[in-house]
Amino acid sequence: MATTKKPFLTKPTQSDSATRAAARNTDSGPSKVVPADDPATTKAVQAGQLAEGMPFNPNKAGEHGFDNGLAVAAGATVEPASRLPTGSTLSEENHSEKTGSVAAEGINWAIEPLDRVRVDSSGQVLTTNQGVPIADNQNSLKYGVRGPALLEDFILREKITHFDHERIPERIVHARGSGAHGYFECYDALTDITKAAPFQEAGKVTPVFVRFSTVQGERGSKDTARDVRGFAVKFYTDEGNWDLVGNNMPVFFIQDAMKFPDLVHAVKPEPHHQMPQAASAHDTFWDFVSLMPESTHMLMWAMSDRGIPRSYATMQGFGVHTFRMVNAEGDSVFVKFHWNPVYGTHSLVWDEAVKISGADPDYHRRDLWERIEAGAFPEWELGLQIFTEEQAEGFSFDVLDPTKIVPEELVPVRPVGRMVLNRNPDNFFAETEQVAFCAAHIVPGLDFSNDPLLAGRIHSYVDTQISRLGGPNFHEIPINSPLAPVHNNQRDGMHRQAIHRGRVSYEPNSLGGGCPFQAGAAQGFVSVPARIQAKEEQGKVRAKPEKFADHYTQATLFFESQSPIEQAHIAAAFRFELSKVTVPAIRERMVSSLRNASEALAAQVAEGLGMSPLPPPMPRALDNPAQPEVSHSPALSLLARPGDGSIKGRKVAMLVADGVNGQSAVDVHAMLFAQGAVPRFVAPRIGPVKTADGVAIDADASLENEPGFLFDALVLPDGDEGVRTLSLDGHTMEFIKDQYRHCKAILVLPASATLLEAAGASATLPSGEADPGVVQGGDVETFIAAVARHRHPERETDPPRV
Ligand code: HDE
Repeated sequence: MATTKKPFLTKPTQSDSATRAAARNTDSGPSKVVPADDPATTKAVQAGQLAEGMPFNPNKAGEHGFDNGLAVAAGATVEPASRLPTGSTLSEENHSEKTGSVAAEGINWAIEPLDRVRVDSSGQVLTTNQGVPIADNQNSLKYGVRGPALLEDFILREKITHFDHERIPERIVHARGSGAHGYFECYDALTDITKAAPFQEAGKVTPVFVRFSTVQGERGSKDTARDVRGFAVKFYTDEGNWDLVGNNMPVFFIQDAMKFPDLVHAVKPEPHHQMPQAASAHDTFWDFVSLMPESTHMLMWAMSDRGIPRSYATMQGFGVHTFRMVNAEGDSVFVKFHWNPVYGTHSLVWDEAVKISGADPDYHRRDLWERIEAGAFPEWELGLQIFTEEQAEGFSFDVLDPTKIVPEELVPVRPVGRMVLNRNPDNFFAETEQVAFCAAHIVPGLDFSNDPLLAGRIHSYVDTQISRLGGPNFHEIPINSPLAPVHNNQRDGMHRQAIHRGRVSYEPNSLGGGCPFQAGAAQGFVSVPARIQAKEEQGKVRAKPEKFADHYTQATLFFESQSPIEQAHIAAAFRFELSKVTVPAIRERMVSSLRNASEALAAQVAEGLGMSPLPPPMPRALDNPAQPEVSHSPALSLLARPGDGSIKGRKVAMLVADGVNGQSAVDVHAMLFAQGAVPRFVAPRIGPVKTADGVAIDADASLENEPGFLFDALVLPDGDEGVRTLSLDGHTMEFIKDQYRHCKAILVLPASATLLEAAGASATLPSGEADPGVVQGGDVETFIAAVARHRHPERETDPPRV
C-alpha cells in the first residue's frame, strides 16, 4: 500500500473548545481543525490528513490509451494515522454480546466458512424467529376452547407467514437438480499456461460445490428424462469464485444467445396445455430444431445414450465453449474443459429410463446421495485441450462455434487434476437450491473467447439470480460467498448481510485512505486484449462467420464414431421422439435434415415412422464444407471410457424367498459388499426370510417396492423350495425380464436355472454364442467382472426378444 504521511498540525489557530465542538458536529466544519486531546477532534484531524495526502487523483492519467489499459496501476492509497478516521463511529469501542468488537482490520466476516451459519438444535427449546421461547406449538390462541382464534397470536402468524413464503421461483432452465460438496486437486503446476489459482502448484486443493441438473423439467420432475444434464462446478479459489457451468455434452443446440429464449420456449411444455413435462418428444421442440439445422450435431448427442445417464457419477462434463487461459506474462491460449468420470461413462437404456421415472423419479439424486454417504465418492479427472489462436485459425471448423467440438484426435486432452465429491449438503434448500452459478464468474488466469453464445450467458446468469434469489445480494448467501476476501463499494439492496465500517462507499476516495483500492494489472483481473486481426471483421454487424454454416460435418462424425449398438439406440431415440410428434410435416422435415448427416440413420428413422419414400435432403446452408481433419473419433463413443473396472456404488438385487439356501445368498452378498457394491435382499415381502438352512436373512426390499429395473445386476438364489415360491409371484418374472431386456449381468445359482427359463431369458446370445452376462453355477468372480462391464448389449434385439 503506497503511503503518504503528513505531519500533524502543530500551531493552534483557534481555541481548543471551538475545535472540539466543531468536531462533534456533522453538518459543517471550521476553516482549520486544531488538534486536541479527544477522539472526535483526533478523528477530524486525521480525516483531514487523509484528504491532504491525496491532493489529486494520481491514477487519472493512466486511465487513457490502449497500453495503459493493459498495464493498469494499483489504486492510490494513503495510510491513516490510526483506525479512527476510516471508522463509521466513535462508539464502535462499546462492545456488547450482539455487536461484538470493532470490525477487524481488512476482514469481511460475512464470507467466512459455512460453520458461521450452521444450526444444530439438539437440546434447545423451540423459539420464534425473534428468539422468544414458544410454550405451546400445538394450539392457536383462542377466546375460549371453542371460541374464535385471535389476531394477536403473533406466534401463529409468524409461523404461517413464513410458511406462506417458503418457495422461491425455480430456475427457468435446469430447475431439477442435485448437488454436493467436494474438492479439486491439481496434478502439476500449470503456471506456464495460467495464473489461475487452482493450478498454481502440484497437489493444490480447492473446495468445490457441484450441481447436476436436467434442463427441461420443472423442479419436481423425474431425473431420468431424455435430456441434456447440467454439470456446474463452483470453485472457491484463493482469488474468488470460478464457476465452470457446463453440460454432459460438449456442444449446444444453437450458435447465438439471441436464439436461447426461442429454444427454451420450444422445448419446455407447450404453453397451451403445459404438456409434456420433462420431455423433448413433442411438436414444438422438433418444429424448432428442424428449422435450425445447426442443432443437428447436438441432437445426435441428445438422442444418444448420453441423454439418459446411469448416474451423475458416470457421465462426462464439458465446458462447451472455447475459453482462454492466461499466464503471468499475459500470454494466452485457448482451452476446452473436459471432466472424465473415474467410474466410466455408463447410461441407461430407454425402456429402463421410462420405467425408472415411474418407480423412482429421484433416481439420480438418490444415487448421488447414496454414493457419497457410502464413501464411494464420485470422482472425475479434469482434462484440458490446449491450442493456440494460430492453430485454431487453421481448423476446418470455427472454435467460437458452440455446435462444434475440437476432436480429441486433433488436440489431445491433457489431464490436469481430479475432482472428488465427498460431502452431501446439510440442507437442500440452503445449499443446492440457493447456489447461484454464473458463466461470468471467472478468476485471474482465465478469460472468455468470442463465442457469441457465451457472451449471452455472461449476461444472463447474474440477471436471473436477481429475480430468483430476490435481489442483488445473492452473493452473500452462504453457499455463494467466496472464500477470497470481498471488499468493494457496492452497498444496500434487499437482504444485505455485510455491515460496512466507515463512511466511504466510492472510489477514488481519500477519506477511506483510498481503500479498497483497485488491484492493478499485477494482481487484479485483466481481460486478454484479443485483437481482431482482419479489417473486414471490424464494424458492427449481425451475422455469423462462414464456418458456422457447416451444420452437418460433425453430426456425421459423431454418428459414425459410435459403436453399432450406440447407433441403433440413436436411431431408436429419433424414432421414438418423432413418433410423438403429431404433425407429419415436422417429422418429414427432421428426416430430410438427418439425410445430410447420415443416409443410413435417416433411412432407419424413416422406416420406423412408416415414412416412405424418404423426403428429399434439406438444402444445406453451405454446399462445400471444408474437409474435416478427423473423420472417425473413437473418443466419442461411451465405450471409450469403461471406467476403473470397479463395481463401487452398483446396486445388485438378490432375490430371496422362504426356502432359499441362506448360506450361499449371504456369501454372495458379502463378496459383493466387499467390492463396494450395494447388494440388497429382495423378497416377496420385506422382513425375515425362512431359509432352508436356517441362516438369517432379513429382506430390506420387496418385489413390489423395488422393481428389477432399479438394479444394475441380479442374483437368482439357490434352494428349490425358495425358487418355487418366487416362481409363484408374478413380479419375479417381470423382475428377471427387465434385468435381461436391459442387458444386465445375472448370476444364476444352481436351482434358479428354471426361473431364468420360465422368464424366457436365454443364456445364449442371438449370435449363438454364450451370453457373458448370464453367469451360471455360482462363479461370483466372473459375475463381478460381468457387473463391472455394466451392461451386455450383445444380447439386445430391436424389438426385444423378452
Ligand atoms: Fe444456461 N442458464 N444458458 N447453459 N445453464 C441457466 O441460470 C443461459 C447454456 C447451464 O445448476 C440459468 O441460474 C443462456 C449452455 C447449467 O444452477 C440461466 C444460454 C450451457 C445451468 C441460463 C445458456 C448451459 C444453467 C437458469 C445461451 C452449457 C444450471 C438458472 C446464451 C455450457 C446451473 C440459472 C445450476 C442455468 C441462461 C446456454 C449450462 C437462465 C442465456 C451452452 C449447467 O441464466
